[in-house]
Amino acid sequence: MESIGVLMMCPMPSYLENELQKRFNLVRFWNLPEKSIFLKTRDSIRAVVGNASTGADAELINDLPKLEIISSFSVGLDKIDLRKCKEKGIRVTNTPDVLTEDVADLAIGLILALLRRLSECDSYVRSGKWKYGDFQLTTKFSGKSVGIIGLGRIGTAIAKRSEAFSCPISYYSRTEKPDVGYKYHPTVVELAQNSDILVVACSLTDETRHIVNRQVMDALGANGVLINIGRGAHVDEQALVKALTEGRLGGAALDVFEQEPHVPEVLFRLENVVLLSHVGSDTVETVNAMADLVVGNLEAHFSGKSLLTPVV
Ligand code: 8YV
Repeated sequence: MESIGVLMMCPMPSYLENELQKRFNLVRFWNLPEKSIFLKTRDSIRAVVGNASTGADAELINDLPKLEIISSFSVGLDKIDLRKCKEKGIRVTNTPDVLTEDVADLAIGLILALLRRLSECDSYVRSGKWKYGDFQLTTKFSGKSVGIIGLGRIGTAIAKRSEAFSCPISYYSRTEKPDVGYKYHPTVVELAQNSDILVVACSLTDETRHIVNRQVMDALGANGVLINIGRGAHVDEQALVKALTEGRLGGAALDVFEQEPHVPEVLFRLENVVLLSHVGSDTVETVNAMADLVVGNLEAHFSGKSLLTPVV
């Protein structure tokens, strides 16, 4: 398979890069000095490896006449033009399941960090302030109502974890799920009205862009908090900044942002937010399992076997 050109779109963990390098003719897109060089290599490219930040848009797909497969180092596929792939018969794979636990764990971590003010308390101890008085009181998590937008693999894993904290759980999804013991709300506003903690766990599509808008934030209210481990574009970020600064929303813990890696600076000055750098699945164990899936899908495709995790 050494002669098969695989275009890697941006830097990714070295384990993945090395495993691809061992098997294929790896072309690093971000290292190509200019478009003319890219155009010279394009006839050799039969596969693209993208991730949650850099995928494959229609222009790139059209630029690669020999493209057969896009193997994404992510479960989310919002950066890939799936319609174009279907149209051109290009296969697409992602990395589901292996990252579910880590992302769900992080959602719980974000809830605890926000409500129990973990980072601030840590800074309080490090700065030596404890000697002069106790840290402020915080907010209890156990027993709070948790509303989940999107009850797929990750949403369900968050629900299971929240059950262990004795939280009543409800959810919104396009349709009610049969055989699920959680309360269904047919609109996100209704879900927010009935939740102390609203968690975004759906995939990003045209339908779910800005699914958390001003109306939803107002329904969640000054005592409610928003947790986002989905995509930045699920939340109207400008409306979020306004709701937080005007005290209409109780707080937010965010792993994702609309213009990553740019985060609205006004958020840096707020105490009722927790900000992470899109690290939902970033553990050594999970990143390696995701990488193995990316490579496994490419190997399966180029040896004529069934794809491990096909999407298109
Ligand atoms: C990853 C993600 O961190 O899988 C996704 O869709 O957003 C994250 O789990 C990301 O893929 C790494 O690029």
